[in-house]
Amino acid sequence: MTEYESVIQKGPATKAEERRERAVLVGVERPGLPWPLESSLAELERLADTAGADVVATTTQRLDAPNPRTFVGTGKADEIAELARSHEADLVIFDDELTPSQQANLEKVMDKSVKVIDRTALILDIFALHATSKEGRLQVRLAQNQYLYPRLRGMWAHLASNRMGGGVGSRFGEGESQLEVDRRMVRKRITSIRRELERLSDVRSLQRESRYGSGMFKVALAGYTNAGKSSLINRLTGADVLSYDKLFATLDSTTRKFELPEGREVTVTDTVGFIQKLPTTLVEAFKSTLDEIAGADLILHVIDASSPEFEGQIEAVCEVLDQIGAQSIPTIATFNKCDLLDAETLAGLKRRYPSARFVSARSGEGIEELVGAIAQAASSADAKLDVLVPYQRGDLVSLAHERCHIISESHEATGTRLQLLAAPAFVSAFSPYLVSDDDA
Ligand SMILES: Nc1nc2c(ncn2[C@@H]2O[C@H](COP(=O)(O)OP(=O)(O)OP(=O)(O)O)[C@@H](O)[C@H]2O)c(=O)[nH]1
Ligand SMILES: [Mg+2]
Repeated sequence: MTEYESVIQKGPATKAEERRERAVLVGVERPGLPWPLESSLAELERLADTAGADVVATTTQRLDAPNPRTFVGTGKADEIAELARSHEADLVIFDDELTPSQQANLEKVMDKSVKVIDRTALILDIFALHATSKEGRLQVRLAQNQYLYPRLRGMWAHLASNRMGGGVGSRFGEGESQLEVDRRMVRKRITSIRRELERLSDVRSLQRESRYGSGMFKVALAGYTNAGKSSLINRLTGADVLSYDKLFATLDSTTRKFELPEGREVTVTDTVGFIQKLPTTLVEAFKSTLDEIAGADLILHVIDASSPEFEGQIEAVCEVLDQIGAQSIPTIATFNKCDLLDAETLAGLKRRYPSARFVSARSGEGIEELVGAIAQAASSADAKLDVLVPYQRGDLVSLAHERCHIISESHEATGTRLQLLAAPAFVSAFSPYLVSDDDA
């Protein structure tokens, strides 16, 4: 195993068991940021905590544009190094994505024992800690390797300088070819993980076909991390998805059947949460998981009504929904945790978002109305069909009886004439037998 491999493989998975690391957070205030710096840093602190690090100091800088070499100004970089030293920090975490060279340059400024990472690396770390399924783990490894690839030089120089006592000149020579070897290895690994994921994704879409081939209406829960998606699927379907007060508790999707009051069954899927500045590598790597959302008939966009940042969170979620091509899927804005709001705040929200639903997964308040809205959406997607099914296709007549709503039925010379309401998934099964207006 090369040292990079041990960095990847050892890194996050064991961190929680080790002594908690000490972290310095760095935030940069820039013009036109959609999110107040303070709350972005508060979120970064929660991310650090989830990953197993305690924040020992936080520092910020106001900048018009990031410095291409060190992201913050040169003087600020020295100040951060000093801050890390005086707090005996192991880790400096930037709230923004650093380029590989910024990261490498910053590491040079810090003491050798201090790692410099960014929000993306931190999120990848948490994903690695929380991934449990084979697919989830592979998706995380893919994202990690994609993140690592352009940074190999920086990491190698860092490791080499530790090993060889550092200094300019000691970092090249023999090692350069080692770097090439490592690059090739990471590239090969990326290819093989991709291939494996494609295979798993084929299996998954087959499963989905058979699950959804039954024509069930698909509801997906999407939303900011910690909004209460898992609590909501548990409340709706009696599932027992792990839910706790940490960011990214859920990585693997869970699908459950759920029977609407009228008797019709739908599926509900809980999946990974979103966050502002969600790394694009993760969106790409989690494509097949996110396809569960992109392939849904209805999205419940779960919003934490008690968060002071809920508006920014809504925006961040809509951005990711756009990215995965889910922007045109019918969506119900579902404000959760309403038990935490006072009556006045709740009334204000209801006025502002008249078409949203307001629930509490904890107390059950508003759930009945939400179910009603799901039922309405499910039936509004139905198509009205007029078909003449030949007698040898008795299976289709049974399907109509079991899964569709029949408006009228009569027996004609060549087959059964049915007028029915069918879910979109069934339309293609009946389409060869549609009666056109001319035939009627
Ligand atoms: N007060 C209150 N707390 C809630 C409610 N719903 C969820 N929570 C809490 O919010 C936290 C996050 O809930 P989860 O269901 O894990 O949230 P999630 O959206 O699945 O989060 P991730 O999987 O981490 O993205 C947990 O501590 C829940 O107990 C609610 O209606 N009211
Ligand atoms: Mg969850």
